Amino acid sequence: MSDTRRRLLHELATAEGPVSGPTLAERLGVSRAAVWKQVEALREAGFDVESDADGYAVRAVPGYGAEAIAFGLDAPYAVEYHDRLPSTNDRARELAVDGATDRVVVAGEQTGGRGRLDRPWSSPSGGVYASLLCRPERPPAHVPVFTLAAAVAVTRACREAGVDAVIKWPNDVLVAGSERKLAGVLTEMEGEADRVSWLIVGIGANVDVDTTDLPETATSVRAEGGNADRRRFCQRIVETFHEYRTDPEATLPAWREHAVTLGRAVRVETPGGVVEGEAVDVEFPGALVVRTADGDRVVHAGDCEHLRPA
Ligand code: BT5
Repeated sequence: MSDTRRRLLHELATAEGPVSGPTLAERLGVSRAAVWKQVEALREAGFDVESDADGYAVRAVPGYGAEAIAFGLDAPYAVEYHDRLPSTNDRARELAVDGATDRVVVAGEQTGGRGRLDRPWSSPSGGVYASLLCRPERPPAHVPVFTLAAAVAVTRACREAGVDAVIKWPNDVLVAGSERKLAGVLTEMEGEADRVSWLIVGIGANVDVDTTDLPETATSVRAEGGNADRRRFCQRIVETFHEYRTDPEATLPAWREHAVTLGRAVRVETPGGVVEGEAVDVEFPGALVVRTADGDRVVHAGDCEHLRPA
């Protein structure tokens, strides 16, 4: 989407009433003809844009797509939308290699969605599949905090949609009181020793999805009785992620507040072996502190299992 289109959407979304063509032209620094052309393009994308003597006003927004997600999005990311992609993370990687930043790639469905360690991610139509591309000025060692930020963002979006969601360390979003998974996060990056070159945070959330299209251990916002508006859900993920991206140190307190792992007996399969004990805290940038019979162990990566019901 062009920058002019994005700024036009912002102007129309934040206006109190109709905005005149000349005002829009001036604010966007383009001709009135260019404004008209962009408005026509929005109509083609499914927007109901009314125009009368007072100017342009949006009366209805299409269901899902780049323009719909960009309309009213309160975070500076350009949206790229595809009805279907193998993987939004792979597409975001292409953009990263081309030098892009501050993008969000969204797909209506994925044919090759990936989880961690190359596990498959079921991605039927109706889910939210979004990869955020950014270039934080941070060392690669800090990257896990952005995964935690994404988990907070998606948990909050689920709660706003009316589903009581919680986070299982490090990145699983579950329905409270069950181990049924609503969403997951796959973070990928490239960097030098002291600085991240690009970071892609991929989020898969079962929003407007029937559980028969998902693995047995999964559930969806719709199945849990929540509001399955994908557009709003996607916008809220991007907005909350951005909030923590710009203030990573604020992530951990938010994560603790939403976490279900702390205080639980856990078994974590790490690349260096199994660690069992009580999860007592999370440390920057996202390590789990496990109290074991041999003292506290700090676990940086792994698959975590909650051993007993809460
Ligand atoms: C994750 O992996 O939870 C990260 C998932 C990230 C997916 C997003 S979608 C947008 C972006 N583009 C991609 O290609 N990926 C990202 P992990 O913790 O490894 O969990 C994977 C496991 O979750 C699988 O082995 C299944 O057991 C289960 N699973 C697969 N699909 C699921 C779904 N839709 N909902 C819930 N659980 C699922």
